[in-house]
Amino acid sequence: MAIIEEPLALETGSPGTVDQPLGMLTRPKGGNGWRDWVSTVDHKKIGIMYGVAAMFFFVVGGIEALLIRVQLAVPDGQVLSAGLYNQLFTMHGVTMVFLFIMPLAAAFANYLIPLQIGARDVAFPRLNALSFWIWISGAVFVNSSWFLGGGADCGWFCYSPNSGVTFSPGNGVDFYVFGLLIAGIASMVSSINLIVTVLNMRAPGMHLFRMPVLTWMLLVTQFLLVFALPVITVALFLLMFDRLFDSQFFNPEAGADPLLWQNLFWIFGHPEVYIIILPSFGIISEIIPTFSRKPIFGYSFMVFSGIAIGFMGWGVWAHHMFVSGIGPMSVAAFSLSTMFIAVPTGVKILNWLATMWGGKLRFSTAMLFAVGSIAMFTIGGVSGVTHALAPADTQQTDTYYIVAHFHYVIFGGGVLGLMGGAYFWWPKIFGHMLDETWGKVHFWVMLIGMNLTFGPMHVLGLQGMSRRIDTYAAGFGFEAWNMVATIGSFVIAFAVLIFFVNVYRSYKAAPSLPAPGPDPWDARSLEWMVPSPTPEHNFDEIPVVESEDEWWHRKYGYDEDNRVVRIATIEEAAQDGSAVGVHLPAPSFWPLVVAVGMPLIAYGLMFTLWLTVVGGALTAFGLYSWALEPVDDPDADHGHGDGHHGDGDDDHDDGGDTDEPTMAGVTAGDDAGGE
Ligand code: HEM
Ligand SMILES: [Cu+2]
Repeated sequence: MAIIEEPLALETGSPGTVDQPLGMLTRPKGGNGWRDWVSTVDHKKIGIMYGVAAMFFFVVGGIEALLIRVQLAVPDGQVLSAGLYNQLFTMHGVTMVFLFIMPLAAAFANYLIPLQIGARDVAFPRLNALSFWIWISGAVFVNSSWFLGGGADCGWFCYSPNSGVTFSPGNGVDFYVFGLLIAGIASMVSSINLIVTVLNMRAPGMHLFRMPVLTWMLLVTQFLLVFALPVITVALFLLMFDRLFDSQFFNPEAGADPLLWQNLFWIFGHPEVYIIILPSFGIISEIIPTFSRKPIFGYSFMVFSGIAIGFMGWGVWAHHMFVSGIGPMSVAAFSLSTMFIAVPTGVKILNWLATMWGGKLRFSTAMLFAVGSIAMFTIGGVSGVTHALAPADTQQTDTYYIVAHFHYVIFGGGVLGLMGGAYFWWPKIFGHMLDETWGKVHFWVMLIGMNLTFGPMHVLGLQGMSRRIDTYAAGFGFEAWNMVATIGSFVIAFAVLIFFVNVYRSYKAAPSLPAPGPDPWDARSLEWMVPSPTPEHNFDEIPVVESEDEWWHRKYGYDEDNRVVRIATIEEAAQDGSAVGVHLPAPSFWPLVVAVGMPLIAYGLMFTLWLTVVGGALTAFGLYSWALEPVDDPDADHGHGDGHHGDGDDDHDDGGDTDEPTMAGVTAGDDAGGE
């Protein structure tokens, strides 16, 4: 934590003072040297790091998928052994869910939540850095299994007793267990941080029901994480005890019931699918109003249907177990509850369409991805409803019909939505636009690719092709559609390549193109009020919010005939004072040190306990040093009620539990009243 009065001599030699007339803010702009990134506690930098790492693992998970598809392109495939095939689909599932789509959503949450609620950072900046470093160390740990005996081969839901030492004697499953435990810690810490941020850090006037839908969906997602992660954590500990310490929690011979694992996994696993999709729903709810030039239709319905999904998502888990031997009463109950959950989801789809209805539609790349995501998600949703019919599911479960279903909802609904978000917020994050022409090519190639890949899987599944088989014999009629699916998967890969080329080309072309400015899309929420890329301190002064879509209402009003009229230019609308005495949390290396100790502890439990000792010592040393890291906040000794927080995490709530937040402008040592 630093009082920014005089330039700090950063040994990284990063650039001089910021090039913005910000009055007293003389601290050099956060540099871009590796030390700045490794020690950063800035939510924006942490968001960007989540994004880059998640896209890296998208490529890893994608390569695993392409290998699977090459093996299945023709009958009797010989490219992969059965053992390697099992490892590939398991690691593909684990990578895509825990190392790609969840962290990509975390990238948007970290970057956008403070901006959308009018805050300068999250509630606990160093804890936020810790979440990232723990997650990435868990991700590296899981993938190191490829070089240490082979990846987990038990499938992404790793059913017992197959995952026990009897049937999985190698280390693969241990990597799965410890890897998910480590990633779980990161998600838990991050979700608590973001929940406290949303509930405590909103700008004055940013009532809960003035928050953008994206922030709401991300808030629901964090609550789902806080309640779902402990369930899978318990299951993973039981499995770890069975594998390392000979307990018998899942061993039927010892009288245990392997269905315990299935219940625990899916009590986590089904809310997990909403943890994956709700951020994308939130992103779509920002893009569609902007490019329809209309406010979202049924704002409160949008918010409440998200909350309803958050609650109802806990009551459907056994629809994954219709054929596991649970009784007819359970099957009937979970069949009904699964059908019910289609209702709030349907509300969202209708509200998006109603927002577009009668709007002035602009089909930018972001809008194409948003609309594509709704269409593909709906296809996945409809096949989901067919699964809810238990008798039909008896035919469909464990076949390619299921693989088709969840790829339409996860890839179609999730990935396309997140891609739309990338194109929408790219200028805000990086200060330049992604090329729209390449963007539209990217969209169409990806849409065609995903339908060529996952569309035929519906047919293959209903023809009886099981999932998780490394090969199939000729003569079952699976040949043609498998070849189409394989070609499709390479079309998806080509679309991803087009995206990366667009990123590189747009970055290179940026200096010679006009800057996009703060609000290139004429959007509606607060992040579009600040310059692009977002300055390190976010807002010169914490905005006072007076309505939903605050930024839009600063630019537009209504004339006597209730027609929309422009009332201010971007410069006039963004005028909110100048940045004086803005305090930003100081960087720290300790979160990284604490994080690195964790995989060492796990390696030790698998290979040599010495590593556990070293890892434990490193984590303890990091935590200790972190706690003792000097906090030279001149306001630190202010008494209760000054309501400051930030590094040292000494936040005090001034006890005002209205939904009128008190902490918005406060980061590290700021006296709320002083602003
Ligand atoms: C990039 C294009 C993708 C392709 C071509 C692809 C292909 C496949 C295939 C063929 C399988 C079935 C393997 C089998 O049952 O033998 C599979 C399984 C799976 N995929 Fe994908 N997938 C892709 C993207 C994704 C994404 C983005 C996600 C999630 C975010 C995902 C999550 C999963 C999961 C969870 C499984 C189940 C693994 C298991 O059975 O344990 N996939 N994928
Ligand atoms: Cu489910």
